[in-house]
Amino acid sequence: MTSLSPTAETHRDGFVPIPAEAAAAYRAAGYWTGQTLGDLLRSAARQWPGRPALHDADGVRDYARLDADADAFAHGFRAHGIAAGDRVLVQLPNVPAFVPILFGLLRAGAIPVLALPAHRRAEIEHLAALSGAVAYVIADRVGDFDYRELAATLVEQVGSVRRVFVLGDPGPFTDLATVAGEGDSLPQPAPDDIALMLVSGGTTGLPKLIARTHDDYAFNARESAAVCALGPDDVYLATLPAAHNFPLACPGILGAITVGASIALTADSSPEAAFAAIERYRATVTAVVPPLAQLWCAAVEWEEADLSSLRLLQVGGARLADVNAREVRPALGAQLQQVFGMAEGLLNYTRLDDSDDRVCTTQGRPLSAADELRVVDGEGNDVAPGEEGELLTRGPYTIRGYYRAPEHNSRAFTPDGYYRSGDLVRRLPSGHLIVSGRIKDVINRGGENVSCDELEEHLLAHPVVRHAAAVGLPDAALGEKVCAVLVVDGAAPTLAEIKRFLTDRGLAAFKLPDVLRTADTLPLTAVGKIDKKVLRATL
Ligand code: OOB
Repeated sequence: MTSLSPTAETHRDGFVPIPAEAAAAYRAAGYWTGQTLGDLLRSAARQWPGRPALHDADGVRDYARLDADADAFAHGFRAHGIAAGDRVLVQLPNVPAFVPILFGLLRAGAIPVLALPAHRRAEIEHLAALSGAVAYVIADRVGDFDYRELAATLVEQVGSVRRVFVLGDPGPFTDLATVAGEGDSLPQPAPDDIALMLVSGGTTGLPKLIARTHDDYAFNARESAAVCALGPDDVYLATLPAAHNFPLACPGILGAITVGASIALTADSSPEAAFAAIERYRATVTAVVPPLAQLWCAAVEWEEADLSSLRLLQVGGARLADVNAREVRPALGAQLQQVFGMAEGLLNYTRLDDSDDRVCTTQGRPLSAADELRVVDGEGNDVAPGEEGELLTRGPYTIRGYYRAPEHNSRAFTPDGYYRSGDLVRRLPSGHLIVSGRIKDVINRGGENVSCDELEEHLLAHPVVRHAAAVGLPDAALGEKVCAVLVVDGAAPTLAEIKRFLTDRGLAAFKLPDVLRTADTLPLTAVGKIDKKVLRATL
């Protein structure tokens, strides 16, 4: 069949590669090995053909079988017109087929653009148009949402999208079950070329595309597996949406493959379903966001499942309050690892041999010795050691620019290639970072800056507070006033009680909430972080 993308447009238009000199240094130092992501699975299958690779409801397929399934998809996608360099928008729930489909696309030389299951029309149309996607891979439906209807509008609205592949009942589209083929040759992408695209977790505007190369992303996965001491006997459970960097490659699914560990997925992260998955697959490692970690810790009170296999719970994506960090081991019996990462690249991990204090009070230290970090003030000057400032970073797996976003890139990156994370951190002498907030997540209360993260951390220390979010509300006199939104267990405290509690903890008077609201739940982003944008809008 002919290619779906007859235009001359190339996938590298709008890609910002790491400059040649730095790239050469990363190769020379052995960070970039020249292995493509497709080869990562190939080499696992050669070394450990009979080892369990992927669990599903019917049992487990070994590495040889997973490898063959990925090849079948690769040839099948090619037969359906997917060519090397084509962007393919993928939006799948956490089902086992995610893994062979992802590798099938990679081996076809296509560039998967990984949308989250919770994305809807606005994000999907934007991501498809921006990437110039030629195809869209979905499941038929999840819960009461029918992705085929979204696909129908997408095909109408975004001209580049010519084909839709469906897992399950395909409706008018192509059934993924029929996309299996044979052949003897597959394209061999250059290792420094784009392997896949992640979606930015940005808190403002529409998501941006983050193009990660084979070289950088393989390093990301390999090195992360090493930091977690992931080995062949581990079972990695993908609990967060597999399209997110954290469960995909930190070390996640890809990291598991680099060491011959096995992979399981759960589409439902509720304690009931996730605990059942841990018990059933004897999962040893999984990753969650803080609200989920808190829920899991509480749920051991009423869930009966056997969690004894779990050795490591990774928590990241947003600040985990120290009080909640200390609950993890007693509640779940697993070691805690804090992970402060970003789809743009840089990852910080607490290490397995860090003291409990360090693990509970810091967000880890950089993955690689080659990660370059600066902590700067508002003028871009380095702050004194231990002082708070914005984190800037560059390194062997951090992008130098978003895909097709030159205007935004001129602000989000320094002229010498550092990514401006927007995160406020303090760096300890050990190199560990404490994340103290976001540059923009501050409330300007009559000229005084109130850090939302700081206030939330204090609120969470209150015994009845389960979740807390601080947001600014417009105020005629102050500009902004401080609103605390709480999810509580039991009787809600009054504003006066909360103020007294915070004052007793030593908080300055200008940081105390002016308004207190309680809610049954807080709105969450596609990956499960508290969604301040939506919260602010609803207030
Ligand atoms: C992860 O990636 P993204 O791209 O969804 O979000 C990145 C942003 C960071 O810039 C930071 O603002 C926040 O999320 N963040 C944290 C954090 N981990 C991420 N803030 C405080 N403490 C943490 N531990 O969220 C992500 C990617 C890979 C691994 C883990 C998380």
